[in-house]
Amino acid sequence: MPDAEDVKQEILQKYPAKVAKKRAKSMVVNDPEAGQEIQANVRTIPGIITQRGCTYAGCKGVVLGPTRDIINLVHGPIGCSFYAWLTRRNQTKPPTEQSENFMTYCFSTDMQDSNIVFGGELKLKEAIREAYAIFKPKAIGVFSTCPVGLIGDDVHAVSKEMQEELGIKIFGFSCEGYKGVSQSAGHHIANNQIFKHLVGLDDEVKGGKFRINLLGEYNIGGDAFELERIFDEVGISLVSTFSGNSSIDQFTNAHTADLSAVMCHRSINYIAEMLEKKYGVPWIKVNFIGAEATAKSLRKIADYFGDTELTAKVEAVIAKEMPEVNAIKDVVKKRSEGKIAMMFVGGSRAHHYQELFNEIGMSTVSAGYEFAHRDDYEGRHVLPGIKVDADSRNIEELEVQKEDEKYRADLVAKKTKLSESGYRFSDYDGMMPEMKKGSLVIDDISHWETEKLIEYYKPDIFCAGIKEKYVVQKHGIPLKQLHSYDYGGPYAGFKGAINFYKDIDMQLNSKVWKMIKAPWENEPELVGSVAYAEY
Ligand code: CFM
Repeated sequence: MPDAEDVKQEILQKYPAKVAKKRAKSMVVNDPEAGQEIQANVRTIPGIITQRGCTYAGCKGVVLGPTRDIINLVHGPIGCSFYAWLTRRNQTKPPTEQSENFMTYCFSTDMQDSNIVFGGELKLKEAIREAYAIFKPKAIGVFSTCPVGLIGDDVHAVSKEMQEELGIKIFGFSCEGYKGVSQSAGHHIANNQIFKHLVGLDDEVKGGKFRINLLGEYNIGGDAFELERIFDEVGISLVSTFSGNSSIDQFTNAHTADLSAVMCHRSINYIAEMLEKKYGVPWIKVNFIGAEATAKSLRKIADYFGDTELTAKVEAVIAKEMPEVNAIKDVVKKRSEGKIAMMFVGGSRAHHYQELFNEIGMSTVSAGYEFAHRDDYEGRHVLPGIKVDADSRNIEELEVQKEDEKYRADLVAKKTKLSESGYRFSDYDGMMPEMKKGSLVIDDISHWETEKLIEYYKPDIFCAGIKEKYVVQKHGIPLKQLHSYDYGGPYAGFKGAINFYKDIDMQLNSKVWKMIKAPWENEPELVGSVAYAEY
């Protein structure tokens, strides 16, 4: 294994001095004991070939995308919609065939040059009226794209006016692509607007005895279906999911849950915090990626409720699921043990998926997020020390007050009691404390850095997205997409772990990687003969 410090220096050497100085702060040779700092959530250096997305992507695609019964209307040129149309593999299952499901549609105002010059608000109003006339939805979200922000169309005023005219929920998102340094800003904007316009509207307490919100689970490749199956079996009711396989009615009701369980901390911690501040609903960090992690998270939820029947059910389900998991794991492990992985993805999976690789005896020698913040790397304890720069100040910070009538004093008391006995609330340790000493952590990795890592480490598998996939595979190294799952999945929960072991086994051990060199690369001299006849 190469020395990570050497690799880092080699990578930096090629950069101009100013760039090298900046990139050096985003590349850390990990020491889990040392409490190191990493630079994250800052602007990408122009020209560096980042894998990040835009603020609009984080808002419209990531957080609102998986909700089936809201019309997500994009105010902007058609390209923004075309790119976002079904490119994220979040699935949904409407309760009946008649139930609303707008997810397969693509709604856009299709702005033209004249709308940019003379303003697009009229066109937006027409589009809202048209969408309403055709679909009669109960809610419409309006998403701003870059040109809308540049010309100053007021999507909020238009939404308000249209809400009055049509009598349904209509609200806007100032999620212009350039608004933040990455899609992360879009998560925050989406969280704010959902919280402002939907959460807390429906006070009816529904479901069974153990009622939770699952936050930061987006049903990629059917992950939510597997988790719903497990929760069903153990007898936990999902009041809401933000936002895999969700409906907006769930959001309006989320404040009635007894606990929020947070999967993807990066994209949804704002709602977790606001739910607690306004309504007293505590939150815990969970992870359902990996069979062991799933068992651990289920036990943590059961411990919160402290009910012997629930605990027994959780244990029974774990005992029922694990033999099959272990059987497949043992077979795969024989072929995967000791191999090395790298993962550069998003804002939570580069951490969570290390669990799954550990389970089959593989280790992650280098990893990083595209757009996470320091707390996702170093743990939430660094939050008070994070400098708020101009780019972050650009995003509204909602002022949330305690709502006395709906505030759950019982849950607050429960939290205090459990905390005293060592139960951890409102916390996330981040990726770095869980990675090995000497591993290389890189934020917002560039193309050049990716190629260098491959050259030095020659990993057995590289995990990233479609933008990297074929470049990496041309090096003869399999790439597993952790955004779309390469059209496989689910990978969450117990059944998901089995799917993942099998898919990784197939990729690692495919013979195709040995055939990647063309014959003339092995034997550069071509020998042939020519027949020649003279007439
Ligand atoms: Fe959270 Fe996500 Fe992710 Fe994310 Fe994403 Fe995604 Fe992701 Mo792609 S919300 S941070 S913005 S877990 S779309 S479902 S896979 S980059 S690691």
